[in-house]
Amino acid sequence: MKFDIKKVNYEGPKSKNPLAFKYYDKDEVINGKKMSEHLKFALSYWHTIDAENTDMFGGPTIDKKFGITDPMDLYKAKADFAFELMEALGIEYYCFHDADIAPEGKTVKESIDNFNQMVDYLAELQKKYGKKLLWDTANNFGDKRFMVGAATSANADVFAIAAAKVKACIDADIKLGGTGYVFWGGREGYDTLLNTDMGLELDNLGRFLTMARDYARSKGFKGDFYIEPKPKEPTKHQYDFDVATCVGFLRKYNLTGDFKMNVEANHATLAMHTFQHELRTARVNDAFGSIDANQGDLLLGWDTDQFPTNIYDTTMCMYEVIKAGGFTNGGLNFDAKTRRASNTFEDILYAYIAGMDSFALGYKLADKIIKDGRIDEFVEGRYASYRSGIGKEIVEGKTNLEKLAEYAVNLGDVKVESGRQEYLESLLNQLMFEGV
Ligand code: XUL
Ligand code: CO
Repeated sequence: MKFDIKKVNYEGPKSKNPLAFKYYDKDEVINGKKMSEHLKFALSYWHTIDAENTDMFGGPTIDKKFGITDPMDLYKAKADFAFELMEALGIEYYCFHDADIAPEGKTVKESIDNFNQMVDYLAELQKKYGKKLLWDTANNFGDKRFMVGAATSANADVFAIAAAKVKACIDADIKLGGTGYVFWGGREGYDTLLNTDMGLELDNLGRFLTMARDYARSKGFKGDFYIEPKPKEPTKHQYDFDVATCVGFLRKYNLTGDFKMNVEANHATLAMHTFQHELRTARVNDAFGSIDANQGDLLLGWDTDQFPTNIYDTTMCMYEVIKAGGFTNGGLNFDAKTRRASNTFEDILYAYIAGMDSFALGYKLADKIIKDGRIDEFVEGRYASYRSGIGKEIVEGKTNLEKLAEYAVNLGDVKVESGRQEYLESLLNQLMFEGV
């Protein structure tokens, strides 16, 4: 099916054309790389191609069925729409769940057959448009079979069905040349401990991820596996609570290295962390991988999946990405949807333009902050006492508690330097808004 979506071009910050990029010029080269390579934007299939703006209180406000009733034809048209949209927006990557790209069958086998047919169709479109798969994942949470989890279900048959779906997605990932595979917890968690064997559920999750990793590696998959932390929703407690919890889990089950983090901004805020905190925690634990780019609404406190427009957040996010050495297999997937009242196809374009421009600004501002150097220098200077004398001995493991005690009792008055938070915050503003 043809949609004839008009190309969205870069026109610069002075443009009054609402359907143009103001800050994102994909071919602009900074630090030896194009902006499109620094940012590696991806379209999320579930929100953009499937979701019809429903919420807990109401049905669709937009129709994405294009008047087609045959299920396979519908999903082919959806795929055509996805690739035309990526082309119009200049987005190179996409991400999907198995259930996003193909109609559900009556049996597990029928669903996987439909899925495989659509994977072949996506392979054709990837070739035609020159697009790539960032990651895929199994929807092991929507169907009623998964009502108490998948890998952490109390029912072993459900564990097996979840495994079959993950296997099909890994096969598809390899076929489509994807560079990542995501495990978002879905319903891997609990609503009450009264009915839950937490120890067994966590061990089973460890077993499940190990089997998936071993299978994918045996088939030659070279990409990264990602855990996508989220503290709650749909369950009251998700096992993949936040990055720190996931890192501990990966260490316990010997999965570090193969598994990294897919950090989602709104999941960070649900965990009462900042987006930057989650990215920093991933980075300092060598687990930075990919990003689900969106933002929440702190007054609502649930997973609103809004397109990201907060420039402080995109800036500090890109600061962490640059410090982590940039994306390798990962990228910026817009796990975001238009608001319920933004109910036209044009709104989808505005939403992506808003998100992509916000990250282009974020990259440029983060690059400026790093090149200016004053913030990094301040932090370095703050820890100078660890680079000589007793501090150096602590860092190099050349002292012990007794020696430190001896040293401490002979100290006079100790002056701790100011943390200069307000100075740094105003410096950040100056760097961000200089020239206004
Ligand atoms: C749910 C969520 C998922 C994952 C993929 O909150 O973020 O869409 O990104 O399963
Ligand atoms: Co997500």
